[in-house]
Amino acid sequence: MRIRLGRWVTSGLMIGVGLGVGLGLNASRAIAVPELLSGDVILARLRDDLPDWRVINGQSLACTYQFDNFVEAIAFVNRLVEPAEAAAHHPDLTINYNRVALLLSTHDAGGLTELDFRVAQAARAATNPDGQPLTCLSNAL
Ligand code: H2B
Repeated sequence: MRIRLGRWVTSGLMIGVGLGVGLGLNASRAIAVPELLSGDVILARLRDDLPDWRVINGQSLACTYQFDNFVEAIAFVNRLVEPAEAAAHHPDLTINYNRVALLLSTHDAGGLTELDFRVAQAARAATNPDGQPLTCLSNAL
């Protein structure tokens, strides 16, 4: 459909997009923010699925994995790309030579949600896709 507004000729789609932007609606806002998990659920999920991960300030999941060398650490980081993108949820990463520290929180919700556990579990699996997953270092953040 074409609409004539004075000198401007435009389409219904463009008006819709224009209105959406004007109202502050955009693609990122349209994605539903997952619910915050309760403390009890967080503890149960840690116990059952991620016993070596830590909760920081009740708001983030944290784990540091150590690999044999820098190349292995970077290969792990690269294996995180696909699951993080698929979940549209991304860990904060700190790389120190052969160690990779991960921190996960749902910023939009202000704490921990199912998404953090989903990506943390994917990260755990990605530490060793061919065998037993690694365990987080106990003496590192
Ligand atoms: N990653 C993490 N860890 N937390 C978020 O709240 C978050 C994210 N938000 N990745 C995502 C991107 C959001 O901004 C987009 C729109 O999905």
